[in-house]
Amino acid sequence: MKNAQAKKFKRYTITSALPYANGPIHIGHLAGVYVPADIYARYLRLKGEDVLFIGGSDEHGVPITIKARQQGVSPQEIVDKYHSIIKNSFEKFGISFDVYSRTSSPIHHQTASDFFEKLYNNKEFIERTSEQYYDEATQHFLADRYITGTCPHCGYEKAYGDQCENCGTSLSPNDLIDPKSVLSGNKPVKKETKHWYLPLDKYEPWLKEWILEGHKHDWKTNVYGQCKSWLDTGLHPRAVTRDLDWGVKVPVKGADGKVLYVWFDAPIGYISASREWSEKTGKDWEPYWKDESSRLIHFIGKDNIVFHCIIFPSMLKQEGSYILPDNVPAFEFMNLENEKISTSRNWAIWLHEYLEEFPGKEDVLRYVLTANAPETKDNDFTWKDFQTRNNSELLNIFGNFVNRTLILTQKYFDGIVPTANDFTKEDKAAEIKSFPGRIGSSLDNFRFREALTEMMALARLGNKYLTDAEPWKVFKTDENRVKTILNVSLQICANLAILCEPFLPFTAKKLSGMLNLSGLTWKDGGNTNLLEAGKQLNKAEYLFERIEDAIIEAQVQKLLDTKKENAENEIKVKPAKENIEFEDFAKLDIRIGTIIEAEKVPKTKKLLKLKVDTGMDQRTVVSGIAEFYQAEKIIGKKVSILVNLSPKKLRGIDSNGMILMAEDKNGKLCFVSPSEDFNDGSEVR
Ligand code: B3M
Ligand code: ZN
Repeated sequence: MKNAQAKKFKRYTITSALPYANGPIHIGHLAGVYVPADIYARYLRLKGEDVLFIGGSDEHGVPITIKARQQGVSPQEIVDKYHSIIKNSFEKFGISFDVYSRTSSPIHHQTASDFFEKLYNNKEFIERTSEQYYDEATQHFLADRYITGTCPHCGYEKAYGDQCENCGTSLSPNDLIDPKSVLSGNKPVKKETKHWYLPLDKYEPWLKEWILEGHKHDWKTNVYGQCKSWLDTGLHPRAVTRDLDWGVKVPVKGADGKVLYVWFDAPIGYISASREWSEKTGKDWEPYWKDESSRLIHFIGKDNIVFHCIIFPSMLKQEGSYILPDNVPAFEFMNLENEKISTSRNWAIWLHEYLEEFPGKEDVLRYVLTANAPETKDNDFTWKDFQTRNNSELLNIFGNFVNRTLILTQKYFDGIVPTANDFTKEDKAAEIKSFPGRIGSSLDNFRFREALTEMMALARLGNKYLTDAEPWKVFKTDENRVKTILNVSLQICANLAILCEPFLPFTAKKLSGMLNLSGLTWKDGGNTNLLEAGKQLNKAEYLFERIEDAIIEAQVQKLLDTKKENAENEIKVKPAKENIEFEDFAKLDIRIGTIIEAEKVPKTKKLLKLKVDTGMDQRTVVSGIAEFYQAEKIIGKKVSILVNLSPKKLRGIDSNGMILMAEDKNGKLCFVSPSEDFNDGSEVR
């Protein structure tokens, strides 16, 4: 990538993908989007740049309505719940959004609706009637995730109508082999419906020029590569409306029961959020979106590349009054203990849980996620690595250096910054000066891991300097030399307080407090006289704590429990047997009956001998239910009984018929009883 600082921008508009409000935030989201976006925003603010950092919840789309259906509540209840969990946990974690909005807000509905209307009035859309999958039982068109089937590319059986989560290919419902409705499980039929399409094919020449020529050298290779492959394959018109009732209503005549496709409205959410920010602060939002001297950057995960690099820019371009993204630093995925993070399988570390279980350790997670950021390839989070990075890096290097410096200053000089005397070549001034430039240049080019390594190199340098200089030995013979050593060490601490802020904001604040410093900016970085001699420092506190094995073992155990639970849940429900004719079924004579006597069959584990009143007679039935029911507790119980099964001798007892039982996947049995008190002898058909 060429150096991004070649062009000077007046302000920065930084967006981070809007998380679906159908679940909480996990470490995958953090590592791939929010932590890097926050580091970048904090860095620019420290440099004194004008920054608008935007976040918000994506509250439309099928993921939300499906979740609501599963839980038997309204979509609004779902998004209210998760929006507040997400917003809260971001705040506690120090993600420094200037605004965190939501797409169910009136201002967003207005903004998205106006946007669509403008393109509609400009005759930008193609109107097209086509046959789409429809679930006759529930009377729903089956868009996106309402339909599943086999992926034509990799054969995965649970691919969605919009994407195969196994191979990542983006799909349309017609691509699926053997499609099924998520709503009823039925095979869908085709039905005609009208929709509006964005003619992406028409924009292809422009997109090719803008991306393939314009951004060949500054976009990350993974991003550029995905765009190139889309463009090389050829683009097609893409529907931007859906037959759903949850979302932004399509604002044109003849569009009843239709809403904007979630991927049409969600990125407009960045603009709506900016307008909300503007209303709250009284500042003008428009320059951030319309002035060519503003730099628009989208932080996203790799599965969102096509939407942010091809579709949304096409929408912005056609609308006409907006700037385009200058860069889209998409990250790859973070795995957890060598497995793909999965919300549905609860294979994740949830941010709100981490914050409760590790209070005061926000920066540790920020550090580990940055050190292992999936910048150019998928990466792995392990609890062991989390512990090692905390204990051997943050604590042993950064924390240890700062703590020793402050404690020694307290001990020898009552916590007052000593005067530096004659510097020697060991005293590092020149080296310290180079850090802000190096860290900054990595950040300017979205190389967050490298930037963090550089920042830690300064802590390492300080730690080694102090260890080598051995002020605790020198003090007896040369107090003046110790003054210089501690002065230099303190200046390094002050530099760390500035330079670690984008990565470790809580630590930076604590450290600045201890050093009695405030208001420093990135420009002060590299200065070796940030703390003047004679300045009184505050009390030293620990910046980091050792994380013991027991803590890590408990977390690993939690994951093992999840694994066990998943394995149990994954035992499949048996598939249906072959079809039969009604005549076959009609041969069964099933009645409602009442158990009037029950006793254990001696010397057996499973058998009960029952007397059942069938309305026609009272008969003996031997039933294998003793593991689940105690004889005395089932007297009086209404059951279903197959009365025309040929009699059979069991353990010497004549059994006349069979009690019907339901059996779950673990082999547990329960009676199939009428849902209300019903006469014995009633037929079950
Ligand atoms: N909610 C998808 C996702 O979370 C989507 C991002 C929207 S960004 C405008 O992956
Ligand atoms: Zn696939």
